[in-house]
Amino acid sequence: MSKRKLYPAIEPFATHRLAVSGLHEIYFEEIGAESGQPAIFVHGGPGGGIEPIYRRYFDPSRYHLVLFDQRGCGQSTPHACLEENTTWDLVADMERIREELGIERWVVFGGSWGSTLSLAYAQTHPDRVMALVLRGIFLLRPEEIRWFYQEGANAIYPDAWEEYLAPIPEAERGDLVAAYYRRLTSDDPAIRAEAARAWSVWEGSTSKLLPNAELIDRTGEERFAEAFARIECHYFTHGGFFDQPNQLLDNVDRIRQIPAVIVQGRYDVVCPMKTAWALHRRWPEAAFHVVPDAGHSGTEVGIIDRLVSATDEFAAL
Ligand code: STX
Repeated sequence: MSKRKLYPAIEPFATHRLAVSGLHEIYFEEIGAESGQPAIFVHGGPGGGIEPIYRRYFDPSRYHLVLFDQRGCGQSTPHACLEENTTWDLVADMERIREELGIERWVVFGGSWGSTLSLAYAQTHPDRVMALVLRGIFLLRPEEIRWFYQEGANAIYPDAWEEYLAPIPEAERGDLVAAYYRRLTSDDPAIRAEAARAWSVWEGSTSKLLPNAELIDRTGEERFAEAFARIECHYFTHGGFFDQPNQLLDNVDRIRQIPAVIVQGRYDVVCPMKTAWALHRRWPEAAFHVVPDAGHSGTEVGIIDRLVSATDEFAAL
């Protein structure tokens, strides 16, 4: 059977700005049919922001899709701001958006950090979630952070790793996330920018099964990197603001009754399949699809096929 493709490019029918605290204002947009199945797209990073291509995983004739830029990134302001910026602030923002639009329940769709935040949201507000579509599972446990930012993924990408190490002196390499956090929060804009670029390009260089120059260029852009690196490193330094490292796995019972699809690339180097497997073992009711020829990115051909099939299935719930 031929693989499912993304829906055609589309513009929002409405865009909004919402003050969610004394400090933060977030951007969100509505796509598709106002009377369609409500859904929310939860982007990655944290700090990655939304892209026009993210609108295209949903049939616009059947879905009322909402996309938002999480605090401090994309078109949300202040840019790259770390204050009042935690997982639980973002969960509350999703509720604010839902209430603002008068939506009762929605399909929640997220990849990578988007899967983390989708799970945190669903476990906090299970009654608001009609279905979950999760990709490239990331649970933000210490072993996952260690794998990608300290020791593990460097065995597969030793070349890109050299550039990730470059801004950090040898003496500080025993704890790279801490060394990066000092630089990403430095008062010196040049130090911040150099660290942000190296941190961000490391992820851009490792996210696709085959190297993708466009993604590497995008992750190296100053404005993107500033938010992506600072916000990621802030969340990882704080253990994702979870009470316990295994919180999202331990609380699966709260959401087991929700229809769900998990999609995972076999060769995901950013969020290795071990994590998706642990979630699958805890949650056997959720459909589990391993794409044999894909890495981390949501735009791998086989990943798109599974994700679009899932949203098509949930359009009729
Ligand atoms: N961060 C994983 C994540 O959410 C640890 C993510 N990985 N790559 C991305 O986001 C971009 C596609 C935004 C570069």
